[in-house]
Amino acid sequence: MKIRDIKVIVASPGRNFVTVKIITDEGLYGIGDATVNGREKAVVAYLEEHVIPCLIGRDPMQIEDIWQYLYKGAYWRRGPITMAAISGIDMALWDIKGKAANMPLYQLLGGASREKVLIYQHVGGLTIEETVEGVVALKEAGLEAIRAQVSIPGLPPIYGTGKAKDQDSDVFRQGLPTEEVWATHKYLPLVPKLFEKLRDTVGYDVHLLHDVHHRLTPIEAARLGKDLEPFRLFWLEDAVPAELQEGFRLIRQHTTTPLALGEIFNTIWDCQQLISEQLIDYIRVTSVHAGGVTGLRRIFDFASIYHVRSACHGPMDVSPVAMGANVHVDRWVPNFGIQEYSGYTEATHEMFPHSWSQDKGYLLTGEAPGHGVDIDEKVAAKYPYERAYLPVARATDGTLWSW
Ligand code: CS2
Ligand code: MG
Repeated sequence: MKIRDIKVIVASPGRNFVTVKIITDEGLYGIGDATVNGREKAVVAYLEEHVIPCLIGRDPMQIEDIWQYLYKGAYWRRGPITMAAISGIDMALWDIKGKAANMPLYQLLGGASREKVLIYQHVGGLTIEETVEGVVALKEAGLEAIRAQVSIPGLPPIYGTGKAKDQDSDVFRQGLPTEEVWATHKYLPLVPKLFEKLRDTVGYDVHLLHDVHHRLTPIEAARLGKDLEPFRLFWLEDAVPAELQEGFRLIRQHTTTPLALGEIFNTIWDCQQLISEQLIDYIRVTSVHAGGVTGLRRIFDFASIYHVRSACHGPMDVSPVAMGANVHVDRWVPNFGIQEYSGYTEATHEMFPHSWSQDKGYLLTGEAPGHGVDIDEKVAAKYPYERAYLPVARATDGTLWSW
């Protein structure tokens, strides 16, 4: 079998998605996600100019060799654009292999370790009361794990709060990044109050999670983790930007609140120290950003030695294709933790017919060969690319902030 053609399809059925379609000379094809939210066209150029010409005529069964060729062979290793391009190609190749073998991807990986994949979904409120209401509603809908966020009183709503902004695509379609306001000293005492109220209301049966979006320093994160201990969070996510991996030692020394990290990581080298020193509990790498199925498998196997569990990033901007790849990896991976699932617009579901499905607080892989996700190119053509950015955060004095 040989790779005959590779197409890159860009469409925006709610969010911009970059989808790779690898077509073989035997008519089999595979699909991969290569989306980098807010920087989509950079991956398109990388693929079209520098990757695709090198792959035409190659054997699509040689997944590992193609992965190494694109990683080592480029000389310029790692980075979000390179790794998203590799991820898209890798996912599509695993899809082809699954179709050729007539097996779902989780079978190719070694078979199922579980029947269904635990997910968490998001609630964001302008006030503590609003967030509590949202959590109660999701719990009643059958969710077993819920992420809770709240706006800071007196400041405009921040990302992930208000009307669940990270699920409201209008915010991301304003042409240029919107600017949000941040105040750590107001946030730090607020979050424990939210979780106190949540535990009083929903008890301890449901898992509760919180995402800090990299906004704190290690000692502030240590304080927050300590204050949240009575409320037994499933995890505290992205407490601090993790370029300085050893910075997490400080947080770890002070709190038993479990820590999750890694949605922006691209390779094992971004988390090698975090994992081997057991500084985190959950590694959030996802198929589209960390080297596809091949990359995830390598990182999760390494993490398993150190009691670190998988927790693939799964917001709306990780396409249903990458979600398919994630769910198959989740079904297999022995050290599975949880899968994030933010849901998609109707148009996104229509554009990507998929065999995975949601059953209350779980995702099911389905039994279609490969990762079981396709792309309807006619639907894609109805939703052209629109430039869109994530917001930017500034402190109240104007200082640019991490988020
Ligand atoms: C978030 C994401 O899902 C999460 O945990 O951190 O909403 C993230 O901000 C976006 O995926 C960025 O593209
Ligand atoms: Mg996050």
